[in-house]
Amino acid sequence: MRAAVGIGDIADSVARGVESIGDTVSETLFEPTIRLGVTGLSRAGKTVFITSLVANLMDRGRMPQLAGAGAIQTAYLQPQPDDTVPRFDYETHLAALTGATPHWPDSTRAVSELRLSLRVQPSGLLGGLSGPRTVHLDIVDYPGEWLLDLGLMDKSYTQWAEETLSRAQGRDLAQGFLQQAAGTDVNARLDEPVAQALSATFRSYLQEAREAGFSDCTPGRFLLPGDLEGSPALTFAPLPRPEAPARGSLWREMERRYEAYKRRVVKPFFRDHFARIDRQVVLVDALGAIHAGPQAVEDLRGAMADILGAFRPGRNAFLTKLLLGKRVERILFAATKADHLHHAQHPQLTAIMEALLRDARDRADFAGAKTQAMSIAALRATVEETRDHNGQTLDCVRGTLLEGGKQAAFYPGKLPRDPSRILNPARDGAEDWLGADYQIMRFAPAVLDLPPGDGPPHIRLDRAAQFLIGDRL
Ligand SMILES: Nc1nc2c(ncn2[C@@H]2O[C@H](COP(=O)(O)OP(=O)(O)OP(=O)(O)O)[C@@H](O)[C@H]2O)c(=O)[nH]1
Ligand SMILES: [Mg+2]
Repeated sequence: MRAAVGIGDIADSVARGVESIGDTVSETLFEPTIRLGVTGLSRAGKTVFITSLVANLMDRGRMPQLAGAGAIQTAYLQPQPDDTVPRFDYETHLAALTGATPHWPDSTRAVSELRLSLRVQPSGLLGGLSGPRTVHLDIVDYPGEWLLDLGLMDKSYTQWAEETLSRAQGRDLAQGFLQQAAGTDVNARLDEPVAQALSATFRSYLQEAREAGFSDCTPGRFLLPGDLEGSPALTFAPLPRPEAPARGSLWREMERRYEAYKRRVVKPFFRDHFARIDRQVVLVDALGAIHAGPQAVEDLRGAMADILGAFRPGRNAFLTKLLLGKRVERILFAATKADHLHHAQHPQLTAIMEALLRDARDRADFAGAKTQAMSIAALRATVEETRDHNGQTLDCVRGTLLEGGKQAAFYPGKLPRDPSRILNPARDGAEDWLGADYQIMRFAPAVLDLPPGDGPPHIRLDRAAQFLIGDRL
C-alpha cells in the first residue's frame, strides 16, 4: 500500500514545478527526489566527499547522527535521470580511496552526477501501515568557479570589458595583456590568430591572478574549461569599445563570442544544473588557506561571498527569472579535511566558518534557506595523539605522509578562539600571521580494514548528511 504520501511531498513536488514536468506523475508523487549540489573551489574535497558520503549511505555503521539511517533498508546506485551529464565515477574513486594501496582520486574538471536510491521504511503512526518507499538522492558535483560567472549574465560585453580592464590596470600581473591589447587595432577586421593570442594572454593573466589570490577571475571556464577548451566561446578577451565598432571587426567578434559564452555556457549550466538543486553543500579548504597566509584567507573570503551570492537569487534578474520562485532549501558550508586538526580545535575551525558564512549572509539573506557551518573530514586519514613537548602537552594528529610514505605525528598550530584574529589581519592586508604559525601536512589515505556494515571513517559526515537530507528520510 502506498497511501501515506505526505501533504508535504505533494506540495514539494508542486513547488518544484519546472522540474516535475519531466518526471512521471507516479515518480513525483511516490518517489520523491532530492537534488544535492556539491561544490567548492578546485581541490576543496568534492570528489572525496561524494565518494565517502555514498559509501557511508550504503553501509551505515558509521552514521549514528543521521537520524533516518535506521529507516533506510537499502541504498543502491541507479542510472541517473539526466542522459547527457557524465556519471560521477563512484567505483573508480572508491577503489582509489579504499584499495590495498590507497591514494587520493584524480582531479575532476566538469560537472558529473550520481543517483543513489534509498528504500526507506517510514516510522511513526502511519509508517507501520504503509510499505517502504523510495527516495532518490541525485548528487551533482560541479566546480565552484562556475558560480562566479553568474555576475556576467546581467552585464553586456562593453560593461564587463570595462570593469575587467580597469581592475587589471592596477595589477602587475596584467601588464602583458594590457600592452598587447593596447597595441591591437580593435576596430580592424577580425584576424583569428590575433583573437587567439589575446585570449591566450588574457587567460594566463586570469590564472596567475587566481593563484596570486584574486577571486574576481571571470569567465570561470577560462580557469576550468571542462570540455570546451579551444572552442570559440572560450576564445575572447576584454577590449575597449571603439567609437563606432565596425562590422566584422575584432571588437564585434569578441562581443559576439562573449554573448555566445553567456548563452551557450553560463545559461545552460544555471538552467540545467544549478536551478534544480534542492540542497547544497559548499566545501571549503579553510585550513589550506590559513596555512597559506592572510592573503589567501582574504581571497577565500571574497570567493566564498561570491559563491554564496549565487544562492541569493533576488540580486540577479537572470537567476530570479530562471528559478521561478524555487530556491535551495538548505546550504551547508563545510570546512573539509578537519582530520588535520585534533578534535580539541574543531570548534575554532567551525567558528571561522561561521564567521565567513555570516559575512556572506549579512549582506543579504539567503531567501529563507536554512544554513549551517561545520567542520568535517569526508575521509579520515589520521588518528589523534597527545604528546609531551618541553613539559607541555600537544594535541597532534598522526598519519602517513603523502610524500615519502612515512608515519608522522604533527602539530598544526593553535587556532585562535576568536575568528576575527584570523579574518581581521586578512582583511587588513597583513603579510603573515603575527606570532602564530599554521602548518599543514599532506597525508595519504589510510589503509582500511572495514568491518561489514561500516563505510570509510570520517568526521561528522553523518551530521552533514543529517542536515542535508535527514528531514526527508
Ligand atoms: N586528510 C584529508 N584530505 C582530504 C580530504 N578530502 C580531500 N582531501 C585532500 O584534498 C584533495 C582534493 O580532494 P578532491 O575530493 O579531489 O577535491 P575536488 O574538490 O574534487 O578537486 P577537483 O576535482 O580538482 O576540483 C585530495 O587529493 C586530498 O589530498 C579529507 O577528508 N581528509
Ligand atoms: Mg573532484
